[in-house]
Amino acid sequence: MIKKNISIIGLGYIGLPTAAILADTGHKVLGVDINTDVVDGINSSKTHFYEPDLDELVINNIKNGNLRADIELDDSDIFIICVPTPFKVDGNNKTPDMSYIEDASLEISKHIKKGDLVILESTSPVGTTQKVAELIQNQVGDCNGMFFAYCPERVLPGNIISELTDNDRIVGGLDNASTAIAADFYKTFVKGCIHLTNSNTAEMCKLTENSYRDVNIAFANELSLISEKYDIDERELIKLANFHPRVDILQPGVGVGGHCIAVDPWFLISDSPNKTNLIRTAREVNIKKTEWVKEKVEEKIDDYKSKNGYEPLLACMGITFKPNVDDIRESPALEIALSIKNNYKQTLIVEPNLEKIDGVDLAKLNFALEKADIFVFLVGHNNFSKEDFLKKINKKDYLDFTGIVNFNKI
Ligand code: SAJ
Repeated sequence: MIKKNISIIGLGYIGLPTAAILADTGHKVLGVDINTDVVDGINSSKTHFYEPDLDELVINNIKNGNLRADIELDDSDIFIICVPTPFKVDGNNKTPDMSYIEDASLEISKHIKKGDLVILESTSPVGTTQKVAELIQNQVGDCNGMFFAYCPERVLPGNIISELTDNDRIVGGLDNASTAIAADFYKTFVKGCIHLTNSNTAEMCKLTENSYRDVNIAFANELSLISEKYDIDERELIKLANFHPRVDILQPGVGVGGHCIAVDPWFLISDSPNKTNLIRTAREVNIKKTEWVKEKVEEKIDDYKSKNGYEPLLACMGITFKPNVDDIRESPALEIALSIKNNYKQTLIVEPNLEKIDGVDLAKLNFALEKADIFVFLVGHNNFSKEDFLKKINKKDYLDFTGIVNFNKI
């Protein structure tokens, strides 16, 4: 393997694990981030978020000198852009904020030379790789002999380290030479297949994958609303339907969170507002599910009060965006818990995967188990499916929006 000097711009959930894996493969990696705390932390072998097996990779590769972090970019053979692409709210629409990608492109233009490869991994609207190349061309005058490709990350938080190497990858160059050079690079650390295409298709493919998941979850969420009317357990319904060899419905929940599925469909919607009815409706269904959950909790509190004659102590169980992670980005469970607590002071918030979170008082699991009258399961953490825990919960009053209690009933 030819070892390369690689710069990764953006040391977040994708950039840092990618930097650590590339360093571990033997490349010399510079991780660049605007946040000095993040940079200082990594240089002293400390990561700023939890991801299984990441700490060890960072510690080993800082120690052997293959990985270092800085706030300044340097000359490199390969530049990988892993910065965020959040959205800006614009009335009923959400449009992508491209400023981080633009800033990264301008920084790269100060260091790029002929023969270098620029890879965009950030989730982006179709056409962004082309724009990155144009931005750099405007700065350096001539991009001949420089290569540009889009290669979307597809890893699942909680499983990032293994998925970064095991998953298939899509590589889409701005031209055939870029595709070939980028594919050769990914072959140095990816065990999955590498599928070649052009940059527009690769960009659209990433948005398609996450929009598909959003639409599928919206279908499951819609089924859960219909099922309530007939007193049908929606999870049993979906399990039975999925026995059909050509049906594969995902699970309903309290809404869709995280920085991918709840965000990426908007990149397609904002670019083609008149052609994205299904994708927009799915987004709306998933957003409305969160509101529906809040209403159900309010009804439960009122019901409890009228039956028992006193105000119950409520425990919201789980506030991360999905089970078994410590990530609260775009978390519908957090939104629900805070909204309930705001309207109803007798509310505890329990999150076993977080020690603390700014502005929220977290209650310990055991304290809630002892004191609370009603448990509202918002996230299906593994902690909530342990036998001892379930035995206690089964004797209590609860609402389960996750299936973790109802499906593991003992
Ligand atoms: N969710 C449901 N029901 C389900 C599955 C998920 O309500 O059946 C909810 C989760 O609770 C969570 C949200 O959806 O709130 C998103 O979680 P997720 O596990 O579906 O996805 P992410 O955001 O962790 O990661 C997704 C993945 N994309 C796909 O599976 C198509 C991952 O592979 C991508 O790399 C990642 O987005 C990304 O970075 O784009």
